[in-house]
Amino acid sequence: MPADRMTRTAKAPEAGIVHLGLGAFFRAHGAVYTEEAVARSGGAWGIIGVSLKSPGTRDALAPQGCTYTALELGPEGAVAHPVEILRDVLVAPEDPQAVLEAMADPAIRIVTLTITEKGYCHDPATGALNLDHPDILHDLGSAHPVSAPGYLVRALQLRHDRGLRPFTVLTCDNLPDNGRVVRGVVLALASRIDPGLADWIGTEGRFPSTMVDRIVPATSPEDIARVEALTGCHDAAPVMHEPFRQWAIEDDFVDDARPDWGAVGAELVTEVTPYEHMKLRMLNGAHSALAYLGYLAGHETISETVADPALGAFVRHLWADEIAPALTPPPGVSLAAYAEALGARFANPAIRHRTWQIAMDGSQKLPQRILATLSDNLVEGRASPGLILTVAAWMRYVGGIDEAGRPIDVRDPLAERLRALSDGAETPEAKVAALLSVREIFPEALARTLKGHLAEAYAQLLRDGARASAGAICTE
Ligand code: CS2
Repeated sequence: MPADRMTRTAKAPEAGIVHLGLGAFFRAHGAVYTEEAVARSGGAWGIIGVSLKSPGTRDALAPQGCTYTALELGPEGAVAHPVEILRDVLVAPEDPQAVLEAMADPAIRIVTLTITEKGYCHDPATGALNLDHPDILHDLGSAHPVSAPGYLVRALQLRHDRGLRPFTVLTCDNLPDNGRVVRGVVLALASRIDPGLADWIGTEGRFPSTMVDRIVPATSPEDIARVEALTGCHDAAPVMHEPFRQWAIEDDFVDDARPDWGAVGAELVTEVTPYEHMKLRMLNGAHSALAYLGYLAGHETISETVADPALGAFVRHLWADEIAPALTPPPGVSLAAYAEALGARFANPAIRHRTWQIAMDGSQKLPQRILATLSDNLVEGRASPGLILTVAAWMRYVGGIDEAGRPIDVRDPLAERLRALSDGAETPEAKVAALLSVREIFPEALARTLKGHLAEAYAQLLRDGARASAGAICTE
């Protein structure tokens, strides 16, 4: 007999938040914090989710009353939590006006975002809005936007014209100074639409920075079957996550309106930067390094990759000798203990986080995850063989052929261009030089300094493979 479909047991509170980019991460992180904060302290903080591109999440969630299961996967077993804080899911391309009206509703006080790095339509190397981006070109000429910055600006315009207060824009993406980045792209776009609007947003709007952390791999069909076996209900869109979670939020909201996230473990702080840098460089930096090297070495998941002695030792070397020395930790935090905890989180075999998934969008991720540390190390005269090998592994990866000669399904907004640059060059030196010329990723001075070392690392990868090249760094 087929299992019953998951259904709502409680009414969600009235909406106070619109969330743009309703992926698994937000449903396993911000939504769970918000649900717990409302249960603890009350407040009309129900969430309206918006998918900016496709209807899949809405189609899965709507028949089950927008509820879903969050499955916590610890090394010792799984625990299922029903999540009922979502009130509705809108699909932006189907009805942009409905999304704008939801965002302009006076009851909405916060718009949260998980739109991934590329969703900001910025230049990853500088953080500035890319005015040649096709979505931005579209949004400049239309009141019905397609980009997230476009939705933010047009909705704030409606609020301004109606004499309402702005909402707080709360970005939850893995970008350094993410609040400053989103404020920058919103103001840049608004000033081209209406300078008066940009002034109002600049003065009255708030864009707190955040550091978000929880490992949430993409949900697979096996996960759906597992949740059904565990709960006895069919959930078409459950989310899988590790037990750990962290959220550091700059406490700067329009009219101080926000859920009581602090009551359920979020850290409301005045300065997020040390948290962001630590997390982006230690966790995400190591993730990207393991993703490219692990994928090339034939490993499917992060836990498999760190269980490989060569790559496990490699990542511990990266943390201790190349990344931590360039960081100033948040108050009271030991980077050695943080690295140790990351090692245990990455090793959790219950989390099947694919190297291929993390390898996506490398052009948008490398600057803040890897190149920022590399630049700091160069200034301080500290060697970075592991970070250089990581960049070389990314170059090898975007070349599109793995170590066994099989094609790689490279997902990246610059994939075609990167592939053409790689294919257009013959030798390791020429391939490295061609890829280093992509200014959206590599500033010119850094490219010049790295060229020789990268060519050597690339040649070594070709000759010895990812596993042996990573292993050689730890035994040097
Ligand atoms: C990962 C992140 O996919 C990726 O690039 O590095 O999603 C990572 O799992 C989260 O940031 C953890 O908080």
